[in-house]
This record gives sequence, C-alpha cells and structure tokens, in this order.
Amino acid sequence: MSYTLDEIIRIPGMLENLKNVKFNFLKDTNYLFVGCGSSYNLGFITKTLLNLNGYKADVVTSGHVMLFNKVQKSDIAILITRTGETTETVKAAQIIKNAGIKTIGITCTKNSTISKICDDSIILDFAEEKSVVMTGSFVLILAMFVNGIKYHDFSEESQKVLDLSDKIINTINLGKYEHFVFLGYDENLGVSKEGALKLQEMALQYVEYHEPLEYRHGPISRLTEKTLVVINSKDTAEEKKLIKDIKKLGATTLEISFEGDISVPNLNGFEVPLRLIPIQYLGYKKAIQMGYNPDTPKNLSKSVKLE
Ligand code: F1P
Repeated sequence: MSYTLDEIIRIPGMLENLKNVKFNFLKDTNYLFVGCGSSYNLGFITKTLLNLNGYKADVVTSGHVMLFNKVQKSDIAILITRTGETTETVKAAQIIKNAGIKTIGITCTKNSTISKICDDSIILDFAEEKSVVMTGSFVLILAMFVNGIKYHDFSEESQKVLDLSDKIINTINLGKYEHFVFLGYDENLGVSKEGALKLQEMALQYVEYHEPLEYRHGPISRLTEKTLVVINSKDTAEEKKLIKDIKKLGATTLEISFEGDISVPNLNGFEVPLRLIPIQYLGYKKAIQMGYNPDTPKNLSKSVKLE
C-alpha cells in the first residue's frame, strides 16, 4: 500500500485524537494566516470561514512576506507548515516576529525550525506524513481550526465520507479524463483550489478552479468530454442548473454536497474538512491510473528549501 493511501485512510482515527488538542479563535483578535502551497490553502479556507462567522482574519503567502519584507497589521500570525522547514515560511516567521506580532506555528514535525522561531507552537506529530503531498494532515489541521470556531467531532462522519468516496470514485472510468475542474463558493473555493493542487501534484493533470457561476464566463470554453468537473456545491438551484449545462456539453460532473453524488452533512460550512476527503482520494486514484507513484510526485520535495 502507498503511504498516501495510508495517510488518507487513517483520517478518521486521527480526527479522534483531535479531542485532546485545545485551540480557540477569539472574536476581538485579528489573525493572519501564513503558508505555502497546501499550507497556504489551509489558511485561505480558514480565513474565509472565520470572516463568514464574524471573526477578523486574513491570509498571505509566506513567499510574499519574505520577498517584500513587510506584513499587514495583525495581533496573531499563524504560520502553517507541515514539515516546519519550508524556507519562505521560516523566513516569514522571523520577519513577522521582528514586526512585534505574536507568532503561532502549526506543524506536524517535532523539533522543527518553525517551532524554534515562533512564540508558541502546536505540534500535531501524530499527523506527520511520509509522502510528499499533504492529505490527512491537511484534513486534521483544518478540523482543528474549525473546532477553534465551533467544536464538532468529525471522526465518524469522516469514515462514512471515506467509504462513500471509495464506492463512488471507483465507479468512474478515470482513464477517460485528462482535465479536472474544481468549483465552489466561499470556503469551497479554497477546497477547489486545494483539489486542483492535489490532481496537479499527484496525477500531473491539467487543472482549474473557479467559483461555480464564473465558470460560464470564459473557462467553460475548454470543456470537452474528457473533462471531469468536481463541484463542491451548497445545493443551490443555480449550481444544479450549471451541473445540467455542463452535462449537456458532454463533460462529467461529480457533486460533493448535502444531496450530491458524495454527500456530506450540512454544518453551515463547518463540514469543510469532510469535503477534502473525496478530492484527495480522487487525486490518489488518478495517479495510480496514470501509473505514477503518488508518494513521490515529479519535481516536488516534501518541503521547498531555497538556497
Ligand atoms: C508546503 C508545500 C506542500 C506541497 C509541496 C511543497 O509544505 O508547498 O504543500 O505539497 O510538497 O511544500 P509545508 O510548508 O507545509 O511543509
């Protein structure tokens, strides 16, 4: 079995462990999320959910902070890095600290550079991963952030979503598709961004992500019968209409929603960690179908280290 598959399958068990991790967001605090790649996407999704629920939060790439040596005003910066060693994030942490902003590092690696620099750290070492691409660790960190707004035990539901993803995705003839489009609003736009990254990293596919109704405004011109459109919808009538239109044009859709092909519970956006499971599994399955090793994707390393 590949490490990636193992790291996806162990998600329900890891979520069970999250009960022992204490983390809370405060309404009067201004948060800034900082990260690269999937870790940036974690910040992007969480910032959106926080804003929708009346909290103050923003997100920036570590590379931007490092390159321009400046950072927007905030009370607490949350630096996310699974490995704790990504150059841009480590350098951004130091710049932010020097600007007098409190820093919290979120990592899955013990004794890493990020925890040495940050004022505080949360080390989720039980979610440390062997494979290059973030899967289970992403769901775990996201669930921790969601629980920081409103507590929810995702362990049982995640097993159901995992089983359903396995059942549904195994019925799709993945060899037919060479173009993957991910659609979603608000926090689901972040899910879509991460979905696109998974299919790109693991399976080297041509990918896109958009807000659903934006798809008709240009990107739809590239749609063919070899396109699989994954829509993380909120079951709105307009999203349903779009699905019909996409099908009429000959492409295939996979809807992840409360009543979709793969169903997730409606928790007013807080179900977002569950929405990641099908897309990670899809990335893994497409990589296998292409004959690639999902654990060690082309040109990538577990953490990017700049000279
Ligand atoms: C960030 C990251 C990964 C990506 C790739 C390169 O790593 O961008 O998200 O999959 O392998 O590194 P980290 O800072 O979270 O360790």
